[in-house]
Amino acid sequence: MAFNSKKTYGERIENFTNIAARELLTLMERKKTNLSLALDVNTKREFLEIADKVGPYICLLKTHIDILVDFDQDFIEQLKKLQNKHDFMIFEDRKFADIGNTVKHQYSKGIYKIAEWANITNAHPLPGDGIVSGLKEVGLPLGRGLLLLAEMSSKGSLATGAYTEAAVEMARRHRDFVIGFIAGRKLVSNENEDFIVMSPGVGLDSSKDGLGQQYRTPRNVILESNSDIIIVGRGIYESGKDVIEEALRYKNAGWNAYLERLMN
Ligand code: 5BU
Repeated sequence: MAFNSKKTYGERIENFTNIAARELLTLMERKKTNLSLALDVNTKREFLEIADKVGPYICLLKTHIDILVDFDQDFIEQLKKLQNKHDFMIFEDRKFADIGNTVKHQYSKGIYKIAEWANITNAHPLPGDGIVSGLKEVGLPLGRGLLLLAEMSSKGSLATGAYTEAAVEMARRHRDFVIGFIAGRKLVSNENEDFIVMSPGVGLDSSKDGLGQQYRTPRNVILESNSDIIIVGRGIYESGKDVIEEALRYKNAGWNAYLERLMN
């Protein structure tokens, strides 16, 4: 049997029971893209305009819902319309970090009601297993999936070594809900278990941003580090060039690196 990094996204569907994970891998295979857009803009208008342009090229739209200055329920309706139009999934990069009972409320209630519209969200393993159990109570019945932050892309991140290993152990204890990791590389190279790895800090034209972000290329992330999804933000929507052309450039770079990985 082949290692999971040598299998196609489609072949890996059977490795997951979680509905969001299965849907995501199916979608990636169908649209031939491992690109996630990190759309960190501050107005509904900008967000929806860019999402409409880039939607055809991505598998996953990553949001920071709390940075929108004019968030309202209409935004969620518009977002869902774009999701149906362009066939992508939604990942709210919420980075939950509290005790189980609190994150349960933060995930399902408040203004944003994240669990209602985000197929995937993420959490720091820092508080211990209770954070996953709390989120799972809300998310699993809705067919949602969770990523654990096992590593971060920023300079000086404390999520390394034993902490990263503990994140993997935590994921193993919650295989039904934890579908993978935010990390810079594949963390588990065992053919019998599979996790989806998503990597932020991806850029073709710069190596850092002046506030600690560190960029690597799609090729480095997908081919050399065996990650599964590249998360790209400013490289696409703040390059000063055409947003669609930039999205296509990253989509092709990510997919070609994946094809090369399969052939190696
Ligand atoms: P950028 O514009 O491509 O630098 O945006 C990166 C996005 O990924 C941004 O939304 C961050 O909040 C997010 N991110 C990250 O950059 N690094 C991490 O380790 C994690 C998330 Br977790």
